[in-house]
Parts: sequence; structure tokens; C-alpha cells
Amino acid sequence: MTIIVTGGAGFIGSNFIFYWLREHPEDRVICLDKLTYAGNLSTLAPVMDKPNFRFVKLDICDRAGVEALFAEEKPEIVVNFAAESHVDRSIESPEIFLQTNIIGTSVLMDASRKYGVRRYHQVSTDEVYGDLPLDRPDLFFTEETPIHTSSPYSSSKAGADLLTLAYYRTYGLPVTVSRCSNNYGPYHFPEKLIPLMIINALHNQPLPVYGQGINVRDWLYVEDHCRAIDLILQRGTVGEVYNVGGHNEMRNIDIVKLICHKLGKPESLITYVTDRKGHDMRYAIDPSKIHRELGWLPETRFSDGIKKTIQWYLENESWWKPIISGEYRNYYEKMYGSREKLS
Ligand code: NAD
Ligand code: TDX
Repeated sequence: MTIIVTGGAGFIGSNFIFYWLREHPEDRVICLDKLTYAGNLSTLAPVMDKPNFRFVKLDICDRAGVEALFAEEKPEIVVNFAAESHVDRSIESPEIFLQTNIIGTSVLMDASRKYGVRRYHQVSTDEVYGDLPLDRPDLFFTEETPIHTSSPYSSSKAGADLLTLAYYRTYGLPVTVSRCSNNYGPYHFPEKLIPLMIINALHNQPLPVYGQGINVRDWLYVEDHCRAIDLILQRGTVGEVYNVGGHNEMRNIDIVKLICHKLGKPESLITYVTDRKGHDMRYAIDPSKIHRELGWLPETRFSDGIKKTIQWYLENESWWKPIISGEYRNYYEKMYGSREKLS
């Protein structure tokens, strides 16, 4: 069986490729990735020489290139991780988000129709549901919660979701969609909260917490997300959406304090800075559908996952050092240099 994994040089896609090659060694995995700032070929070094793995540098918006690859490889399954994924970048420059996340998805689905793939899976996010209030801990996102987005990023992901479900209804393309909560783990790009705080703390640099740090995210270890997608591919119902999350809600400030504690760094590094525009307050997934229908449950507790993640960053400086010393420096200066310190 041949599976095309797009965005496989990024955080979750690379973890998914490692997972898939381990769990399904008889399959052929094709990674299609444009290698944007967020894609790192060195991440895939451990699998690059495997005979059943192929890397193809390609933009998912490149219709001719995508069709040629599908014609050559005749994939049975396509899993689309490729996306612009950072909310702060979408607030600065929305257009590339619309291009990659919406147009790219349509190009992949057109090729999937043309070459008769058995399943097209769209990797989506809980952010398409907008946010929940902090004073209603009884509320959770279900698959029936209305789409109600806040940022250009989440709007582009919501557009892609709607398009995916429309391709099922209109053309009968066999699709599934998963909407997962915040992931953490190895190979997470340093612009995101957890790796950014680990790396800054290691350098005794300020830890920039947006607003009051009371926003809540629902954290899931990346491998649990990969296993959920595997189950959806094996046993999920086409045309359906599955929420994925482990009931692990934490306030940002508590995560940052925990990282300080684990690394033996003082909390005085914490610096409150100007809030993100349109900042979502709380995400919280109700995962009962995927549990009930597919038997999925998270396996990694946050206390273990965060320990493993911090250890991974301590042991893999060679992975993140080149990233933070390149173009990322300009990004950091642009995003954080102008943020007013609130304390
Ligand atoms: P990431 O930014 O780490 O990786 C994205 C990958 O996509 C990179 O390798 C990049 O090179 C590639 N890419 C970007 N534009 C492309 C294009 N036009 N053509 C081909 N490749 C392109 O992202 P991530 O955190 O691994 O997220 C992967 C997917 O999961 C995204 O669709 C995201 O919306 C979704 N998601 C992420 C989270 C999370 O917490 N990180 C949670 C839920 C859902
Ligand atoms: O420097 C920071 N300071 C800070 O307080 C950064 C980078 C973030 N934050 C806050 C903003 C959020 O409330 O931490 C929280 C997490 O921020 P991000 O890591 O940027 O993630 P988030 O905006 O929650 O989105 C993530 O989860 C859903 C992924 O980036 C998305 O791709 C995914 O869809």
C-alpha cells in the first residue's frame, strides 16, 4: 500500500512518518513537502535511506507537480498535514495561509479524485470551533459545535474542512477529517509555546507570556495524535469528522512555570507581553466520539510527555540550534522586539 503524507518534514507530519514506518513496515510512504521555514529535511534523516520511503520537494499548490506525482505513485491513502500552522504569522500575513491551507487542499483532493484514492484524510484543528469561555468549564467542543473562527489561520483551516466535506458530498471523494487539540513533543518548531519556552529558558532569556497567561490549551502528546489518525484511516467512517484530545487543559502560565521548574530556571525570567490579537481564551475537546466508535484513548500522560519532550530538546540541540540561528532570528526580533512588556 502506498500512502502520501504531505507536510512530513514538519512537526506532526514527521512524527507520523516515523510512526507509520514503524507500525506498517510493509507500506510505502511518500513524503511531499515544500520545505518552507517550518520544514526540515534533517528531521527525516533517520528514514531517508529506507527503500520504502521517498521524499519529494513539492508545493501542494503546484497542480501539475501534484498530479504527476499521483500518476506515478498511485497512492491509496493521502494524509494532508501540509499547512501554514502558526497563528501569530497568520495575523501578520494572512495570504499564504489561504493559499496553502485552502487552495493546496483543493489541489490535493482534485488529484485524489482523478487517481481514485481510497481515502483522503484532512488533518484539522480544534481552533475551527473558536474558543470557549474560562468561566464555563462544563463546555467542550463536540463535532457538532458550530465553526466559529478567530484568526486567519483558523479561518483558513475551517475553509479547508468545509471544502473537504463538500468534496465528499458533491463528488463522493472518500474523506475523513480529524480536529485535534494542541500537540507537543519532539521536532516541534521553536516558534510554538512549549519549545520556545524550553529554548529561551535554556539560554536564560525572557519567557514572553501573552497577556495574563490565563488562556487555556488542551495538550496532547504527538504520538497519541498519530495513533488517532491511524485508527481513523483503518476504521473511521467516510464523510465523518473526529475530534481528538485528551482532556488535558492547562493555563499557559502554568506550562511556563512548569518548564522553569523542570529546567531549574527562575520564574523571574517570565515576562508578560502584549497579548495576541483576537487571542482565543480556552480550547477543550470532547473526544467521546473517537473513543466510543474507534476505541481511541490517549496513552501518554502530560507529566510523562513533558518530561520526554524537555529531555528531547536537551539532547537534540543539533536539531534546533541551526533553526534558531538562521532566518528565525529576524522572525523573533519582528514578533517579540515590538511587543510591549507588561511587567
Ligand atoms: P508545521 O508548521 O510544523 O509543519 C508544516 C509542514 O508543512 C512543514 O514541513 C512545511 O514545509 C510544510 N508545508 C507548508 N506549506 C506547504 C506547501 N504549500 N506545500 C507543501 N508543504 C508545505 O505544522 P504542524 O504543527 O506539524 O501541523 C501539521 C498539521 O496539523 C497542520 O495542518 C496543522 O493545522 C494541524 N494541527 C496542528 C496542531 C499543533 O498543535 N501543532 C494541532 C492540530 C492540528
Ligand atoms: O511566545 C508565546 N507566548 C504565549 O503566551 C507563544 C508563541 C504563545 N503564547 C500563547 C498563545 C497561546 O495561548 O501560548 C498558547 C499556545 O500558543 P501556540 O504554541 O502558538 O499555539 P496555538 O495558538 O494554541 O495553536 C497551536 O494549536 C493548534 C498550533 O500552532 C496550531 O497549528 C494548531 O492548530
